[in-house]
Amino acid sequence: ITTLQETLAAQVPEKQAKLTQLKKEHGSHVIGNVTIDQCIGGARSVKCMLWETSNLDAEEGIRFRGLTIPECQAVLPTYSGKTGDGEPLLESLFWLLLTGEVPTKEQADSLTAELHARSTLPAHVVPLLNSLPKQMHPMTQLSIGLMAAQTESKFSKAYADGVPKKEYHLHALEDILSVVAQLPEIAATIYRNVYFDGKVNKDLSLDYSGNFCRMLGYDDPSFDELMRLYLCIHTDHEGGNASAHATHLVGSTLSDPYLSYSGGLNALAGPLHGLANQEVLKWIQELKSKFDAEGKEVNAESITEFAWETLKAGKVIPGYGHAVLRKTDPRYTCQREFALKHIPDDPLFKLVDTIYQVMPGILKEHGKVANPYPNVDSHSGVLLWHYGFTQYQYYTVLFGVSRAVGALSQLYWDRALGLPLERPKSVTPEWLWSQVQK
Ligand code: FAM
Repeated sequence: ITTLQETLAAQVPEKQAKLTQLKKEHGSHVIGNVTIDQCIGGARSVKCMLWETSNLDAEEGIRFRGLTIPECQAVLPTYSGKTGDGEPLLESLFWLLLTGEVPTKEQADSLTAELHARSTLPAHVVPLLNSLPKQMHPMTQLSIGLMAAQTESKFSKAYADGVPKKEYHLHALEDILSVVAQLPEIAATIYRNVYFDGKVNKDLSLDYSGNFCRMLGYDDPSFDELMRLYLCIHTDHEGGNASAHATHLVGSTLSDPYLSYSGGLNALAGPLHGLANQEVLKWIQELKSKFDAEGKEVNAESITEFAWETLKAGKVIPGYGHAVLRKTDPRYTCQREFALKHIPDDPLFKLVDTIYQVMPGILKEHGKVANPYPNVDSHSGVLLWHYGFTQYQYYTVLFGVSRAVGALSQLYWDRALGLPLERPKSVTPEWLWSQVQK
């Protein structure tokens, strides 16, 4: 079979040439302008970054190398080997994001083997994780664990050895594959330390997701399937989301993939970004305990009451809204389909469904939210909860394992295409006023 490295090596020269041609022939072509609103409002929709692994359409949602989530589910190799029979392997999507090509089952399996072969942690990492205070947030521990593994970076060693710029991507790929390979055991060690006995049991006879579930302490093929879906849909959401953007920016200084993705994880730990999946469960638990205490049934009207209380307190409804999307997130829809297929009678699934019935109307009435529909986070926790994974302070760590695949796939191409240091121009308030007081 054609290996991942061979597939990528065959693509790099032509893609480098195409980008050089675009720059040479059309570099000065204007593709947009920037308003004061965008300059002081978080650069919403300012086109100023190249990202090829995925693209996000406000109405349609995410496309991974041009494929929607249902299209990925129809063509990407699954654990059973029969496409369309169950959820795609994370390895299948990783291959697609890196190469733009749908892998064969053999190619996906070769990536499983490659990642397993790279999964051993440097000896000092687990002792360091074991020394961390249990009440330290799991996302903080994850970032520390990844940074600790940076001692093995091939990219930073190659740079120090003075390798030529045209080889950077070869060494970046080494680190990218090792970071993706090692995150599950770092993540599982944190989970087992904080909530159980600290023991982590690998099972390298399984795929990436199955092994990750065993290390977390779960041994249920249905949960393995959920983990495949979960890890796939959280990988990439084009380049502007904070975790992908941070990884891209830090990497542009030629910090290695370990340091770059630690930056991405620290962005993901924010409540407006990846931490929202934890906040959704917290919100639901607060809602349930309030109405249980009042002897009130949890239904459309009590959910509506609690939502208005949240809004009136000036807090956000976690799991709703999005900076780009203006429709229900297809990453919500595919989770809903998983629930309908595997856990249709789950009480929390029914509750999330009731929230979905009332929340868009409430947010439209509230009047200031650009997107009143659910995002990926409003569904992910209830699926995990069903399988006994109730430690919702940990949920963003799972998101963090997944997002590495998307952000680092693009980081490979950043280096292969020789993208330069990222350095947008900041302006002072005085300058802005000078522009409008003509
Ligand atoms: N509940 C209440 N208010 C909300 C809201 C929500 N779910 N979403 C947006 N708003 C507010 C927002 O705070 C802003 O109010 P102020 O002008 O008072 O600051 C106003 O509506 C306009 O904001 P927007 O343009 O609609 O959204 P932004 O593009 O500024 O922000 C989000 C996008 C995702 C940060 C925002 O929708 C939010 O805070 N959602 C709740 C947290 C969440 O679910 N985040 C996870 C997003 C997910 F995609 C991910 O990254 N994992």
